[in-house]
Amino acid sequence: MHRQKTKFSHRVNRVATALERRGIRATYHLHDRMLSNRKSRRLFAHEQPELDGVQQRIVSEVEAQGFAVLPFGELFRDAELWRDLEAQRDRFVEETEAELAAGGENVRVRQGKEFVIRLHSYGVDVGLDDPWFRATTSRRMLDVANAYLRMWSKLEYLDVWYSVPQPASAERVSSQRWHRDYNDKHLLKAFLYLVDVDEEMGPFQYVPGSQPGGPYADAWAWSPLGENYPTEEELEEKIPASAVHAFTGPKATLIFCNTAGFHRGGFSTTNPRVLATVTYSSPASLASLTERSYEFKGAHEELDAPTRFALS
Ligand SMILES: O=C(O)CCC(=O)C(=O)O
Repeated sequence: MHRQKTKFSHRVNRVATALERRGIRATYHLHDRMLSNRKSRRLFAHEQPELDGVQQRIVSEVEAQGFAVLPFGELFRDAELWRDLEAQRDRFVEETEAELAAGGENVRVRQGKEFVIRLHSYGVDVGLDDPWFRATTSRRMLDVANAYLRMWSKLEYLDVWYSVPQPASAERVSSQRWHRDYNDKHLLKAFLYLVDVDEEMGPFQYVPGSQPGGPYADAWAWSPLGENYPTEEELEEKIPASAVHAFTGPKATLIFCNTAGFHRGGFSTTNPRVLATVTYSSPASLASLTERSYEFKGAHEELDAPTRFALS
């Protein structure tokens, strides 16, 4: 009897989960085609940003190959901002290493991804005193995101990560494995290296052309709640190793990437990799698949319209 009941409740749970997943997919498509993204596209079409040459190049490279890479100083001619970012990095690294030396109980990590220690994680208040928030909400970056996505985007997530070195014999887990991000297909992430990153430090890796619209888009194609983690062997069978791009580079390397394409990284076996990251997505993502990681604690009414939109 008990066994039957258990079987029955398992089946109910399975059906409920399947229905819930179907509802989430339907909500995403509805928001993408009809509701929030449509409005966002209209807002963008009404007030298109004027991009300079550097911004235009980023947008056209991400469109063509799924990524663009450049020194931070090419996009931001602002030495003070870079100094503030380095000071933020130094404080974070010092606090993290002190915590780790004390046993590591109080570091901010997410379950299943304990190798990434986060400055913020979720549910934090951030303001313009945070230099990475300042950079990511500036029109230098936001206009790139909006022009690539061809709509007013949402700034969904930002953080600074400290990737803890792993034994070389460890298995790759979570985002160390090839995957497409679940967040959205209208997606632009940026990664800013805050230390030099070589081959052993878990550089970000990407399959150019695997972004929606690219030549590898159909390999485990992106779909809301889709199959986005093939095994490493399966992926390597379909996509030759020579097609993979590994982003080694000095500190201040800035990578823009549509991570609805295949990517992985953070498997350092030597020194900690420290980077800042941000995610811009479409409103449909926040309506169905994701949640914003932070709350803007400043005055919304003092922001211009696209920035207010991105933060709310
Ligand atoms: O840490 C990395 O290089 C990969 C990050 C990643 O997979 C992601 O942000 O989706």
